Amino acid sequence: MLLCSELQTFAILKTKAAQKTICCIILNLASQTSFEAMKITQAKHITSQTDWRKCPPPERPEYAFIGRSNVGKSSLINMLCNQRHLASTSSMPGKTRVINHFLINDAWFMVDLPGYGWARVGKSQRQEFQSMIDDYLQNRPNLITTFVLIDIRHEPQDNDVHFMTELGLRGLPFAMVFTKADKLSKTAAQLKVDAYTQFMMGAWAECPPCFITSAEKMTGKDEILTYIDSLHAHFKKPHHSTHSFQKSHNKNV
Ligand SMILES: Nc1nc2c(ncn2[C@@H]2O[C@H](COP(=O)(O)OP(=O)(O)OP(=O)(O)O)[C@@H](O)[C@H]2O)c(=O)[nH]1
Ligand SMILES: [Mg+2]
Repeated sequence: MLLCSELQTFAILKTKAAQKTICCIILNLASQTSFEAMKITQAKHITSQTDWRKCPPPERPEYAFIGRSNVGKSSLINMLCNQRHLASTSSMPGKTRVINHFLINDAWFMVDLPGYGWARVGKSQRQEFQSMIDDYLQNRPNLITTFVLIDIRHEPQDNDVHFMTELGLRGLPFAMVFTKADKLSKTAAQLKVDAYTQFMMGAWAECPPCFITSAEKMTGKDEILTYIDSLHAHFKKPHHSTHSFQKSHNKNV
């Protein structure tokens, strides 16, 4: 369920499987860089869970970061929060294996999710990760948007495309974040994003918001934070929460 409906515009996902399916795409506010970027003054780890029911009460707006293993989700969160070790990173894929909540400015959550597409895990563990992520995405009423991270160097990958299609079919807004832009020249990076956008337009009536980032060079920080700021101002607290999170687990929330 999404609570920021006034921010949604509707677009038709044009894929064969989803013909006539109306999907939500959030308004493209990515270019609104004239706003002064939000400052993160406080970021703290709150909880790490495998079950969405044990996540913090959904009383604050929440933004999730997802993508293939090793794409740079945890590094991006650290970069946005100006901290080196808030989220654990590794050069080996499969570092993040649970749903990690970080409370930002005592007001909203960033969520670091396990990656998908990690070849070395067995089938049953892959299915476990898959259900953990699916259930989380489906059941967080305070999830405003999901940032889908894509390595800027690669062509569109089946699992990313499939994941974004699933989000669209479920009516869950998302934005695309191209990572590791420092690995390419500025021109080459822009060409990659343009090509990806073209590719998306084959399936979507309009492209979701896109951000070009580098955790190494701190690229894209102001744009993403400004975008988040523009969205969570519209968050409405759910009347009733059905989560089973025990307040004693987390006195900070
Ligand atoms: N050059 C460069 N390397 C990056 C960037 N972001 C992340 N990395 C590197 O990519 C590797 C993976 O980064 P993580 O942040 O752990 O990736 P992740 O998506 O959280 O990975 P999992 O938790 O395993 O799914 C690390 O070696 C990072 O240093 C970036 O913007 N530029
Ligand atoms: Mg990670």
